[in-house]
Amino acid sequence: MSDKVSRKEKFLSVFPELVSELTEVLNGYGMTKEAVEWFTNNLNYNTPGGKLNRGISVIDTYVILKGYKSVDDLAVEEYKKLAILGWSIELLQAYFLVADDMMDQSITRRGQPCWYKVPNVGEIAINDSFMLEAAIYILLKKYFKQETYYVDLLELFHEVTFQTELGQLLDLITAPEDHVDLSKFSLAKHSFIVIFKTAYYSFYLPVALAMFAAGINDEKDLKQAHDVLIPLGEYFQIQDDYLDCFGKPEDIGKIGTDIQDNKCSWVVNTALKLVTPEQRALLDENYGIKDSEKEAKVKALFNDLGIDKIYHEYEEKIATELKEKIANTDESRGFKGEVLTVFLQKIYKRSK
Ligand code: DMA
Ligand code: MG
Ligand code: MG
Ligand code: MG
Repeated sequence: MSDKVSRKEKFLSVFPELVSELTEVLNGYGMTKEAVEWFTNNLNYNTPGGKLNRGISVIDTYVILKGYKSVDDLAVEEYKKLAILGWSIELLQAYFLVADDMMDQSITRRGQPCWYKVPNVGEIAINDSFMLEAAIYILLKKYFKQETYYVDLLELFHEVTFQTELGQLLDLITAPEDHVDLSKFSLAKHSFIVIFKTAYYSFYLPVALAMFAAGINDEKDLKQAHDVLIPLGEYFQIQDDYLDCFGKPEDIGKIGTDIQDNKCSWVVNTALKLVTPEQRALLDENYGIKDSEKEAKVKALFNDLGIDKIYHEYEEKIATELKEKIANTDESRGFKGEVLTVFLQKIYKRSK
């Protein structure tokens, strides 16, 4: 069994305990058996099914900051607290995804029907998403109320949640399903959307949580982490956009939909900077329409424009810049550049 598999299994083994603890809260309010079962299903269906990279990286980061050799060096109670911070990010992600799939009218997520598509769920999924978010604060209160950094955790979750919602807002109003207007797109807007909808909660949040838990949380160190993790998160989403168009479905585990879905992706924005008036007309006519022949025409244009090559140049440039930034990390207060290197290594040249 690889180290990665065992780390994931160890993290997963905490989740059933959290489900019992959370459902006990409902029992305490005298909720009906049916309601308790509903909430249990909501938690189990929507929280643990993904890659769990965000949750597990809280623990990995803490291990590095504390100077431990491996996660096995953590005491049982210490591991559980870190795992709860990790699961809190996974609950935040579950909350966003349940709502996102309704807003995006998606059909499947993580190889199963989206929660709102499950028979008898429908729009109850709106309240279910709120309850996934509320679960975060029940767990934080139960396990962290005594800690000096409790308010820091609360403020961090609230701020990052709002930032993600700002990204979702801009994402939704920039790419309406029924009205294609490529003049609304730009690389600057793309950058704003992806930093807010992805980078804060996926990259900055796990590291900042581990920093508070490890007591290495000077403003200057949080800023050092932020200044690498936000561009790193942007790079991650640019990879996601690239793979949506150029990746192999067997690698990425999903069939790309960005062209047909009128997405303000890095690929189309890069193309828009290069097109001749004729090519622009082709894009205006074929982008954002649920028609695979039109999609194929757009893909052919992206190939003609050499988007693939520009992507690989971008990847080398950003990776070099990030490595330089990381090499200049000031470690005098106990923060470690290695935390950031591990994140960069996890995503550099990924194909899935
Ligand atoms: C999902 O963005 C964003 C959040 C904050 C969950 P998306 O709709 O672009 O992602 P997906 O393609 O996974 O639905
Ligand atoms: Mg979506
Ligand atoms: Mg979306
Ligand atoms: Mg995508």
